[in-house]
Amino acid sequence: MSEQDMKERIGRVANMIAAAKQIVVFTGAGVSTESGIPDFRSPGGLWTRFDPEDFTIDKFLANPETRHKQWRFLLSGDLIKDADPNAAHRAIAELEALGRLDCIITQNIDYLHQKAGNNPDRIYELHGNMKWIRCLDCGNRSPLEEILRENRTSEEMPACGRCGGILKPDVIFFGEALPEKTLQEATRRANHCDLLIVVGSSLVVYPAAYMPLYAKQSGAKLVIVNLTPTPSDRIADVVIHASAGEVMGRILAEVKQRLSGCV
Ligand code: CNA
Repeated sequence: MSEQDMKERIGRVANMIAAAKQIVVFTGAGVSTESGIPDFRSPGGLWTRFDPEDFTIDKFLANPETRHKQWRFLLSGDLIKDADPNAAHRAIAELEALGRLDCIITQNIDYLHQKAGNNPDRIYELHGNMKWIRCLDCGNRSPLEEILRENRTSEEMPACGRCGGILKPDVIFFGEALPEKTLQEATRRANHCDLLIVVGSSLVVYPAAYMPLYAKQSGAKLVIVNLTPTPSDRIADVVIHASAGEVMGRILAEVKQRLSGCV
């Protein structure tokens, strides 16, 4: 995309944000790669190193070896390292501070929107987050930090301190249902917004990827900011294939100009 083309598209998105009443931002792993957390599907992403089959709930439950592999991966820190929000998270947080955001619907489990300053009550985490660990036997929930502090090297598999049961991160594995209330509320908001902005998602994981479709079907405008093409590009009003940090930062700067009456 030429710089002129990019500038024109960013200007159109800024106009849409300035005019919209209910804005939903929908994010995926691509919003966090600039914070150093790998996504699934990019070159060098997690699927180049791990077998997606190992992230199914059935395999996790059935196979202690898979559980061990998963815990080794979790404890090695790729998804839980102490990452900081990047320019894209910060721009989205500023949109809320400017009163321009209804909510964030995210597939991410990394807690970076909360860290960037967005109101946790306005963040719908469709796939849970990595802050909590749940015992599948007695239901006890404990913070991941506690599990990490207590003992673990990446060679050990933690067990529930209360009953010795199987511990699982409170995130949604493939084959698991999404948290019902969160999904319901996210769906309602996607259906009622007048602008939905996708930032950093391949839009191939369902039911999450229905959110932009619901918005579009209900008459909202749809913007997609993603490095690579997605299956929903053809129905979007504006598509920008570039880095989320740069694009969201530039969009925010233009929105501020419009809101202050300078443009
Ligand atoms: P995905 O399928 O890996 O797609 C990520 C998309 O982001 C790709 O299309 C990339 O081209 C794009 N992308 C990568 N870097 C950037 C960037 N800097 N700027 C703009 N676009 C970029 O991930 P999705 O979120 O679409 O798929 C859903 C999965 C990924 C969910 O189940 C998540 O839980 C899971 N996941 C989350 C994290 C996290 O929480 N940070 C990390 C890895 C995977």
